[in-house]
Amino acid sequence: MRTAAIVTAAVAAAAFGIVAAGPAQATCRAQYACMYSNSNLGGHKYENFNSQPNWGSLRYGDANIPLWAGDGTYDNVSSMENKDTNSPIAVYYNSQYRGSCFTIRSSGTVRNFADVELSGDNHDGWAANDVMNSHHFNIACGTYYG
Ligand SMILES: [Ca+2]
Ligand SMILES: [Ca+2]
Repeated sequence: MRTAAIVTAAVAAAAFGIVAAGPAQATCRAQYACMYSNSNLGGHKYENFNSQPNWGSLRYGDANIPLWAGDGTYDNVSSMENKDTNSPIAVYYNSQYRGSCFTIRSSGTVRNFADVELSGDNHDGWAANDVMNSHHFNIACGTYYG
């Protein structure tokens, strides 16, 4: 459950606070979702614990660039990690968890959204690269990846 995971993450952060204060993190934190502007977990990075209904309103942690700035924009999300050990993440073509979708397995990594084929609704069969708009923990939608 996400609630239990919050407590676990908080305790872990407190216990390892000194270690976490080192150089900028290269990896995605436990129980988090991480999105990257390039394939292979490259480019700009966004890291967050919660479901997000509108990637267009989010900015990467290292740049004032949105995760979505119109379908097909180069800096939109191209790869993603799900570090939650007991929850899949559904990723949607539209904001508000709508439109064609795919699912990242718990503890799964999708290194190139260009290799992901969306299922259902308005963009069935499209590739997911640079066109996705929202994600939700604990939901499965379309084909599993990662
Ligand atoms: Ca991209
Ligand atoms: Ca879209």
